[in-house]
Amino acid sequence: MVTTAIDVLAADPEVADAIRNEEQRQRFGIELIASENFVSAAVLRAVGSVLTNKYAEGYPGRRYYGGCEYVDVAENLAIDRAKQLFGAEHINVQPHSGANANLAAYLALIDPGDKILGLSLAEGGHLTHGLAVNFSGRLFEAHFYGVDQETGLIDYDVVLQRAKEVQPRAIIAGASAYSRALDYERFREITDEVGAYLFADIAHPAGLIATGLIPTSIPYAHVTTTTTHKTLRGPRGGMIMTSEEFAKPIDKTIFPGIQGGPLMHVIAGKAVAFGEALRPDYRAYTKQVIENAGAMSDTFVERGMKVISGGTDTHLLLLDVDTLGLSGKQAEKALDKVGITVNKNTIPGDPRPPTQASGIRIGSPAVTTRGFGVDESRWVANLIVDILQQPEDERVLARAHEEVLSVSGRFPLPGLPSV
Ligand code: DSN
Repeated sequence: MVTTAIDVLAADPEVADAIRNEEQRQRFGIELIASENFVSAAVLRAVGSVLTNKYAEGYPGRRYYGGCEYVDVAENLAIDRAKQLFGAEHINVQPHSGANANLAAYLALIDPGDKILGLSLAEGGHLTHGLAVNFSGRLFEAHFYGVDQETGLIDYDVVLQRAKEVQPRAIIAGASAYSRALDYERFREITDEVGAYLFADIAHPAGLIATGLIPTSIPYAHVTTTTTHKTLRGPRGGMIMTSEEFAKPIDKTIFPGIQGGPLMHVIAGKAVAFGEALRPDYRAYTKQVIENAGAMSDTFVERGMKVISGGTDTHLLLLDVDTLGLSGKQAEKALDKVGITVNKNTIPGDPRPPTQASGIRIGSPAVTTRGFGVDESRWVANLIVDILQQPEDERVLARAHEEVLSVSGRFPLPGLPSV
């Protein structure tokens, strides 16, 4: 049985308090951060297990420490299950994070100083796709493509044009705030045309790709990286998938290249989550994730709001709040007051800096795990519009908070005993 913070940490009331308060925040709020999810009791148990005590530098059967026979079992299970999910020839489950997975992918296939071409952070990309202050922008000469300012969509002809201008060594196909499925086949045609590697970062939609609901990168990308904790609903961590051709350089770059001892408790949690994702109920879950994001998007459009690109194919949407005279920061704060958690996000051509932004990013993975369907998704989207139309009206906020408490009470958090 999974115990609560209070049971486990009676000896450390300060840390127990922090955990208990976060537990309450999760229980009684509506979590709409697109990159978050709620793991099962089994994943929580694996991550909180004695496997955290074990050093296991190396790979299964080839470790630098004794006593690795049981952690080898856990790592092999994670690898085998991930292969079943994604159909990749070679998988490394050791990256501590998505950022580490991306660092290893770059260092394994290209050299410092090489040019990379990724989606700009301001238009939906990620820190590790070339941001100047990130390792990716410091180690490599970073160039960017954007989205069409009118449609909010990636224009693949423009990506090709940018690739021809820049002549990058690698193109990154991936995003953290783009609501549409990516065309990896087209990306591969572009990389082939300019002689570049294709790196796919599927951290956000990995779960939807695993169940075949949106197209996969695996046959097209030279390397695919992901996190394991977003739509995939596992513990926080990263993973790299590639063909046999790049297996050795990838493995050597993770260890000993950029990491030492793998987090075996997290790898066990990955194995458990991948086992869950192979079950039919997980496919039903991912289908519902997409339906719920679509229902929220439709509701916003019906209420006269602007959804970037007009909708979503995935688990997230980007909502323009400038149309209500608000910054993303103000919108995030107003929603926070009633227990609805989102993050401010820049929108294409955003005149505001990222610290203010003109949009909010909204995702359905976490609420869908709690059991939300289309009705609840429409309810929360309507509530968001009500709040953002009158963010200073204390009566509106008080009523909204009551509704949030009542609905969150009906949808218990998985992984925890009920209160
Ligand atoms: N920070 C994550 C997100 O929220 O999308 C990506 O790593």
